[in-house]
Amino acid sequence: IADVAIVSDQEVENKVIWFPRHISELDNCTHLVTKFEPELDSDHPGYTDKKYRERRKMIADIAFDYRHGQLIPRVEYTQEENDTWGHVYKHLQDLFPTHACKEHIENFKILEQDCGYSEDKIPQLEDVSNFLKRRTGFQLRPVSGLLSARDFLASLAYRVFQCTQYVRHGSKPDHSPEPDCIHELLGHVPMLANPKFAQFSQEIGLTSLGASDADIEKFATLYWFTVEFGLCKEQGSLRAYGAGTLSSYGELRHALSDAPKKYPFDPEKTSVQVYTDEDIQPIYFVVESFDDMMQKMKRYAATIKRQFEVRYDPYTQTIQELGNE
Ligand code: HBI
Ligand code: FE
Repeated sequence: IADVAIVSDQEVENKVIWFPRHISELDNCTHLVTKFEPELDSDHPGYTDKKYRERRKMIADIAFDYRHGQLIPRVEYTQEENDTWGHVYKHLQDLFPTHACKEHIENFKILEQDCGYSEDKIPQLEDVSNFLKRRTGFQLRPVSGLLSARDFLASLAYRVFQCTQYVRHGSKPDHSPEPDCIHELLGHVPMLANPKFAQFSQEIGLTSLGASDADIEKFATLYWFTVEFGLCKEQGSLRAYGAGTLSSYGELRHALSDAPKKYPFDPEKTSVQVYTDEDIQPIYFVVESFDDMMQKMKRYAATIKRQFEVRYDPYTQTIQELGNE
């Protein structure tokens, strides 16, 4: 009670919220949200599995020690971890031709040809990061778990994708309440290899820089219903482009079935839609195309008040702030 500070509305209004100005400052964007950690969440399938929790700790330390510019240390995955990966990989592969969007299918093929993707073993983040750098300039950096939305979105502004390196618990291969490397590698990476999608991801990141907490929540919700669980139209029928959907064979079938509700993507409405991160989604939003999604997002972003504009300079990997006239 002793340390309560009284802050006037005016001060709140003018508060400048810190954000990274150079890609190396992403070393400071590491605030974790602990809600799904196996140590703390009694519903986590690894909660009572001591060996699993130790493994998670070991892999988490790689992320804690990581600094911008370093190589991502390789993890020697166990047979059990590779089996979990292989199980999900095989099931998803049966569904991709009829359920995934064409951009995902196309890049998945390239990942198999050029980046060592196969059902036998989990690819290494360093190799995948190098692959992405060549395709779209995106790169991976290891993260130990769920990050704050602000930090996660800020990294996208630099075309950096914060990527988990551990594997979900083997007892529940189809569903993981938290991100794991199966979700990142099978869901996100093929989409980040697409130039339009990469640009869309960076745009959300750029608009999030220095935004108010309330606006961050809206951007996080938009991210959720597009990058994580978005559906798109392809010649009149629905396909999945969201990574949450594309990395879970249960959810992928559910998403394109008649069971969930589907609404047209409309940032004004989508940004305030309540969602669940514990279970399969009851609601999805559908975009006409990536161009359409981008246009709507830009129009929406222009309505969000901020005291300044930002521009990314890819030569210096810095964000420049431009005053608002
Ligand atoms: N952190 N590691 C990680 N991976 C995500 O996909 C992720 C995150 N933090 C927040 C988040 N996603 C989304 O819920 C949005 O809030 C950005
Ligand atoms: Fe994700």
